[in-house]
Amino acid sequence: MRLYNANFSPNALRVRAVALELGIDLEIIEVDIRGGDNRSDEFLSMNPNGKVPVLVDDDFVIWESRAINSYLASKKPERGLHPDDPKSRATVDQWLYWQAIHLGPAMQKLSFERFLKAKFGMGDPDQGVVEAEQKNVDQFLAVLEIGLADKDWIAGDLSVADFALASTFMYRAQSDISLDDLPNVAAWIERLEARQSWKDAFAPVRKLLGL
Ligand SMILES: N[C@@H](CCC(=O)N[C@@H](CS)C(=O)NCC(=O)O)C(=O)O
Repeated sequence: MRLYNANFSPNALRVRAVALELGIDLEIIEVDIRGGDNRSDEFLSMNPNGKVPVLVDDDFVIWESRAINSYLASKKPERGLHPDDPKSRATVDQWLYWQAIHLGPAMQKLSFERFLKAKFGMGDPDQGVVEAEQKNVDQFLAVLEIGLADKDWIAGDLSVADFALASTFMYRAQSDISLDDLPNVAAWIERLEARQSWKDAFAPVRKLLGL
């Protein structure tokens, strides 16, 4: 299987991490987003959105990182990362959708303003956006803190939801997002980041960030 990837992307990070967790080998193809590789006819024929990640499995092409991860998880159902039991699966999906629609975009906007904008030479942070998104992030992280009470993993057992949520935190240090008042979130992310799959998936990000 081939993964069209960008190392700065939280959406690609969660796919690399799940593949590594499952022991699925991916051929990684780095897409130069700033250079416009994602706008080539060849790339747009795979994903008309012009976005990474994209997974190609023989003649099957799939985009949207959470859908890719559910597909990967279905290759190894015995690992239970996207469980078959209806209630467990609904709980995993609940957090996947919540991450995609609520937490993820707020964290991404804050990271963009506070960190990525300067890194890519795109100007100063917009303080109005920073203030609004910090408010959203605080509200969403309070929900995650409650969700993780007395649990090692967000849906009980380790699942694709943990990887989806965790990738949202990839620039937290650079974006000044503190977990000091969120002990459940802090312990959970530490647990996830201690996994070998995560460390290996994150290695190219560390290089990118000069860590
Ligand atoms: N909802 C998509 C988001 C994909 C996405 O936004 N990818 C970004 C990188 S993080 C991208 O490829 N951006 C290039 C562009 O929009 O030109 C997913 O989860 O896969």
